[in-house]
Amino acid sequence: MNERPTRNLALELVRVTEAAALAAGRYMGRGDKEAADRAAVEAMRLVLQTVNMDGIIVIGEGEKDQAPMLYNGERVGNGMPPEVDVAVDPIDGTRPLANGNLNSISTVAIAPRGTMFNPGPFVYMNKIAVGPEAKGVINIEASITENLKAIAHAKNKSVEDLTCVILDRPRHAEMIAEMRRAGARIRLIPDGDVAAAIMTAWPESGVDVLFGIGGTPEGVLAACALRAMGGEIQGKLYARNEEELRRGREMGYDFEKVLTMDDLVASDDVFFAATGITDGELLRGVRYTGQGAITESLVVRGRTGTIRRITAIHRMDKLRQLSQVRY
Ligand code: VTB
Repeated sequence: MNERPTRNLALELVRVTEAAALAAGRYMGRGDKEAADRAAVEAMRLVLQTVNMDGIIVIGEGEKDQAPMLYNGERVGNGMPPEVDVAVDPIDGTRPLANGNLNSISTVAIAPRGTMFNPGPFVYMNKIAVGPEAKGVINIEASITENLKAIAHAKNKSVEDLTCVILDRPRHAEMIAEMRRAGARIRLIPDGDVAAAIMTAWPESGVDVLFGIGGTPEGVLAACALRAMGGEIQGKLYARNEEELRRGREMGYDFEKVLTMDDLVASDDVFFAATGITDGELLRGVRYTGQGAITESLVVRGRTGTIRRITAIHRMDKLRQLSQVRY
């Protein structure tokens, strides 16, 4: 089918993550998570209004802290078509940003209305994510060892050659022990499993698979990125206690169900953008130059699969005159 070229909304979305990163980057190492988050959210919201879309936030700041902005259900964009679901994480890695550590990014994704998984109040999800070469061979219901063997086979490697990424949390002790028994290499990360999931689809990253329990909203964002990049993620909601399990059942959530790529984001027509806030393996963080700042971003469009890396040089003197965003 030959279509006329259509618009790439991700090229508009990157301005949103750049603005959030420029605002949040000022808070690196300053020990104030809340102030950093507020700055990122405000900047993101202002620029989101300019994007040509009729958006509803499905993954927002909402549930955890009852945020006044970018809450679940909020309408964003300028109201023009297309009608889309929107997922935002103004800062993935607020803690590393506040502590002056690596790998905090700003991200946003959109997909056609009704295609994104709505996690409701259920904040944790067990995940397995891989890049394009291992798409179709993973199974979250199989053991870690079985998954590692399947991924190694698909990538024409041995299990010893594989690098797994997992959040450094006590809840993962058993999973980490199994990875060690299987002989795989392990990268323990303090935070930031959206960037880690994307790294599985990034050839130079040296990361083969992400395992473990992380945020559900982060899982949906990672699904958008991986869908666009040709990788795969599977998830299963994770209840922290009986009470959460009971509440979930009442609300119609199934904690046994495997959430496939199609459950998490049911369309290839997805757009994803991310900008580095602090330095990371995927993206460099914001560098302030005196006159302005330099950002590095990733822009992905699912329909075509094009992945762009965009370096932008921002002129603060001009932006401050033109924009309400407090850079
Ligand atoms: C992850 C990580 C986030 O939350 O999803 C994690 O990507 C999971 O929750 O950066 P816990 O920190 O409670 O383990 C973050 O660390 C922060 O939202």
